[in-house]
Amino acid sequence: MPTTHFHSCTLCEATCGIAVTVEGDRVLDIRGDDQDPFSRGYICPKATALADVHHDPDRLRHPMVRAGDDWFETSWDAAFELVAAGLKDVRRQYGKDALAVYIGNPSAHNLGLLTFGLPFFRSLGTRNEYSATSIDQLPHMLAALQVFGNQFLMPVPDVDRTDLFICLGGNPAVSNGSIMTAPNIRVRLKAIRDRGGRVVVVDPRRTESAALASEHCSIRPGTDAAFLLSVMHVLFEERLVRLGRLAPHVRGLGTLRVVADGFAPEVTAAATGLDPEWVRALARELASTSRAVLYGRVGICTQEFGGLAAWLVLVVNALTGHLDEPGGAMFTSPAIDAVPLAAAAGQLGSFGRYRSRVRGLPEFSGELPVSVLAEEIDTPGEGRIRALITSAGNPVLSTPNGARLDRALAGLDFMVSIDPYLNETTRHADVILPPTVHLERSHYELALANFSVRNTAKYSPAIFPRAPDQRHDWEICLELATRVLGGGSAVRALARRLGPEALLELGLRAGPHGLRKLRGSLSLARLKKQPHGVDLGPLERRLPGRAKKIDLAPRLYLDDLPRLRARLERQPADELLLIGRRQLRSNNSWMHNSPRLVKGKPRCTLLIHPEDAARRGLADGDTTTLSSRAGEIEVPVEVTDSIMPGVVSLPHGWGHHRPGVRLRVASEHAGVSVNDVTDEHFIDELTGTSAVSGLPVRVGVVSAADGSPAPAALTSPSAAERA
Ligand SMILES: Nc1nc2c(c(=O)[nH]1)N[C@H]1C(S)=C(S)[C@@H](COP(=O)(O)OP(=O)(O)OC[C@H]3O[C@@H](n4cnc5c(=O)[nH]c(N)nc54)[C@H](O)[C@@H]3O)O[C@H]1N2
Ligand SMILES: Nc1nc2c(c(=O)[nH]1)N[C@H]1C(S)=C(S)[C@@H](COP(=O)(O)OP(=O)(O)OC[C@H]3O[C@@H](n4cnc5c(=O)[nH]c(N)nc54)[C@H](O)[C@@H]3O)O[C@H]1N2
Ligand code: SF4
Ligand SMILES: [Mo]
Repeated sequence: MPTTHFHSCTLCEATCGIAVTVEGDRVLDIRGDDQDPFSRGYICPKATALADVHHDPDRLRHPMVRAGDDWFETSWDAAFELVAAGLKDVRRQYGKDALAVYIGNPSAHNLGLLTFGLPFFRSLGTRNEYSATSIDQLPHMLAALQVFGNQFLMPVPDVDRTDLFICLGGNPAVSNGSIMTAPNIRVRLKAIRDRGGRVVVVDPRRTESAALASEHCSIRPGTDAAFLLSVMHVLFEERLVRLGRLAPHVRGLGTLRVVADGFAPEVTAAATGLDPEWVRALARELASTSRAVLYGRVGICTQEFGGLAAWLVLVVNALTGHLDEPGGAMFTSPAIDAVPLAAAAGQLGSFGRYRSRVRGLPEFSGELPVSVLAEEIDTPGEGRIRALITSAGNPVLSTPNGARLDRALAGLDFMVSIDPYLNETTRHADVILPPTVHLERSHYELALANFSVRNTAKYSPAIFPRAPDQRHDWEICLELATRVLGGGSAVRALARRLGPEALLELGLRAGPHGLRKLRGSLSLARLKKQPHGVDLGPLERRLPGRAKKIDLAPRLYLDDLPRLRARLERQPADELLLIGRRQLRSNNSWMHNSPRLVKGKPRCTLLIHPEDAARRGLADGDTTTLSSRAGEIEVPVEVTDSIMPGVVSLPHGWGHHRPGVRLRVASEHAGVSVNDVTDEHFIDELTGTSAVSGLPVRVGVVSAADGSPAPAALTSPSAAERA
């Protein structure tokens, strides 16, 4: 008899409710859960692919041990023994820092990894901790730390109540929103326009979000900080600054006035490519619209001035009175609240406490920028990384100069991957420990509820029981902790019995909707009775109470301004700048083994403007080379005026052709990895964040679509491009 179970899709940040119909061990159907109060039946095509992951014949179901190029299944006990021996050996011989950890994106969506994985990795005590943070939201977290004193105090656009939504470096129509958990964001954006408001997209590409917007404006990659300084300039010059209710609590206004002085829109126009009059009008509109918000996302983080840009987004919202106001940039009141928990656990955040060994890039909250991972492995000397744990990550495809990392991984003394797939990264492991996947485990949105446009809470039990010979991520991490770190066996035995649910219960009871509430307080038992989730209401004003301070002008950012000024003085060269793009049926690097997601036309194409294509003799469908200091790949081009002149775009997460990868479907739709061209030395020098956006690249013809050889003059880049 088929039965239907309610759960959440954990692939992206939108957290859509799903209704999963199963019979025996088969998934028959996955639909949107109409009764989920937050997502109301919405899902995107990726949710149904959870069934493909579940039934994927390539998914690993037993621990795997590598001998040369061959892989063998082994028992959990034997695998744990091997891993413990490998890791302990390296720590004993070379010290704690010789063992590195890389933590990937799915960790943020995984209750077990959040509750048991992260504490285990931290307790290894290595300086060589890495994660996807430094190629993603690090600038936002640093801005939260610098301005408010807590790395988790990242405001969320109150999209359901705003009348002006300015989107900078995000494409929510495809990504489904980020640091803005908002299922069915397309409808929420459309609603802004339906109630007479405006959506403005500022992006080098006329994106899918731009198609939904009232207006799109192209900006030159990497220049958002300059643009935002110009907005600030107009606010001061035209006396539009209104701090509102927060005025008595805000520091740094006088400094900002001085800073803004040199950045009139006319001064930054040559760099940004934005019409100064348009910038002035937008600043006025933002200041005069009572419910308005400026939202910046990954496109403003992973670029040369990501630190400045993320800070300036906060500043501009504050100066226009939109910080912590309905319709503006607000903070959540989640059932399990990361903000006080971080304070209690001494995890408010840190920056620059130490630096990386080879290049001296700064630590952020106990991790180093992933741009240095390869060099920390392949550069000889004291303190070199000898062993690596990867958990839920695929850095060979996801981090800049992945090809170098690919080579470096092959030279490690020992590597273990906690991952359900044998992919581009895990193929280098000595042992792979495959965890259960989504439908086999319970779920609560521990991390993303902190960044949601409404306060909600939902607990879902596992749909399929885990088989006796399977292990959850949290069980794997707990076992590794026991075997590698030893000690505390009574505590660990208790933790093993109770699992993540016990921590959930504690968190719920201690949270703002827990025991402090006289009526209707939340507990795990109550959540279990409401399988579609509980709506806890709209965002509320949380400042000044929630922040330790509101310092709009931290020294760190002021000191980075000369670097930006120098960039403005640089004449825009005749160069092409590379940006990325996300695609609705991709999920970073790891869902291309789902047949239903990869069907159709190849999607790993280089977008190029008709003028740039013509100058290089390129036609739609031709194959060309894309190269940088770091490397060169061959890509099919797609000629389109949706991309601004001087900019090209290639999605990330492709390149599944590497030998030894066990992803049959993905390998047939391999594509190429843009991160074989992105450069680990092209970073935001302030924060160490990888700048995968705005990288100068060369594009030259290799062969035409009809197979005819390309004219010789066009096969090599022009002198101007090479310079
Ligand atoms: N379908 C799908 N959804 C996803 C993911 C996925 O892989 N596929 N990944 C998830 C993850 S891990 C994340 S972090 C989120 C990210 O969510 P978003 O931030 O919405 O991600 P992107 O779609 O990459 O949007 C970035 C935008 O920035 C633009 N851009 C690039 N450079 C610049 C610049 O210098 N300035 C400005 N102003 N814009 C620039 C790009 O053209 C692009 O439109 O998406 C999540 N959702
Ligand atoms: N050029 C370029 N590069 C980028 C980006 C870009 O926009 N442009 N975006 C960056 C961003 S925002 C991000 S977040 C990173 C992502 O970078 P990563 O996190 O390194 O890569 P993913 O592709 O998310 O790989 C996820 C891995 O986790 C495994 N996995 C999936 N579910 C689970 C699970 O439940 N448990 C465990 N243990 N493993 C699991 C998958 O098999 C896969 O190996 O990529 C970054 N790289
Ligand atoms: S938008 Fe798609 S991938 Fe994201 S949670 Fe919803 S169904 Fe899953
Ligand atoms: Mo991300």
